[in-house]
Amino acid sequence: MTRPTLIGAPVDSGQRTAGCLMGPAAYRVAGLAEVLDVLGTPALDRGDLALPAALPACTPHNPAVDQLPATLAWTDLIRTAVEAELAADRLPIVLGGDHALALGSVAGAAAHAARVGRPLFLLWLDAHSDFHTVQSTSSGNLHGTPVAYAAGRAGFAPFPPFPAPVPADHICLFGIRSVDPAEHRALEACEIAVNDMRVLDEQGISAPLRRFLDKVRLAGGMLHVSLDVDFLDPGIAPAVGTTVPGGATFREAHLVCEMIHETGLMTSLDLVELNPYLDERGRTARLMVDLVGSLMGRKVFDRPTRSFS
Ligand code: EXY
Ligand code: MN
Ligand code: MN
Ligand code: MN
Repeated sequence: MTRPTLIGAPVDSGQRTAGCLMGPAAYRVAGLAEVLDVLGTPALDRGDLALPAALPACTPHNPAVDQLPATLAWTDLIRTAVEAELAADRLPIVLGGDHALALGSVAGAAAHAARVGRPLFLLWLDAHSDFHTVQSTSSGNLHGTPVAYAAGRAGFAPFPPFPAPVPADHICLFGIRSVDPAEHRALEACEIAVNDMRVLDEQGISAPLRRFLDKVRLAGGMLHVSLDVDFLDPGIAPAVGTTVPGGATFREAHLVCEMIHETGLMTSLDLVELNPYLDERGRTARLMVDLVGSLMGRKVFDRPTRSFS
């Protein structure tokens, strides 16, 4: 089993709800390293990345701050960190921070995949398609753009061109239930698989996920998994600034993680959008840590007797 490496990325420049910068600490307090130890996959913890000059983040206190300077700096830092872990044949787990961190983490995975000559696939577990560009976003929140950047869409200046755009048929959106009109138009014009909640309601979790995972396996691909807290139903995961009703249940989320583990295909992982400031006694952080346990091999019957209430 490839050794996991924890990379703290306290990014909160991609949205305007204060609190995501506390995410990496919350995962550590919730016992992420211990869960990985017990599974026989002890993690290296790289600590938290830090911006060279403390650039102002966007919060309700300073909403007019331009998100680009800080997010550009984070993107470069995170891309380099993820590439280094993959080059050392380790499994980077990026602890967010908001989803703008994936502008860097997916770029790092794509650059490495291109270097080793393997195709990269992207599994996006999220209520949102995150398919805006810097030009198209109406909110200006860059956490709503990483899939578009990874797909190589134009309209991302001043970001550098994405190193090796992920082909549309290598991208699977899963759990979708909030898409802006501009994103919808752009998605309709490409082959990205949009498994929205209606698809999951009708077909269940396993059929659409199995189709995608089989495609990755047959291509000998690398799999980057980006898990947004808002993929989960807000009733079990309230600690996120962009809750959308009707998300994945506890078991649906664990089934996704168990199925991914069984393929052995996951080569990099993002845990994003946790806002501990909105949590209830750490229950969302503990649930996310529990899901990482399933991603890393804990069996359904091997349930610790702690509650998630
Ligand atoms: N589509 C909306 C926007 O662009 O502002 C909401 C984006 C939420 C993105 C979160 C990370 O998933
Ligand atoms: Mn997202
Ligand atoms: Mn989301
Ligand atoms: Mn292909």
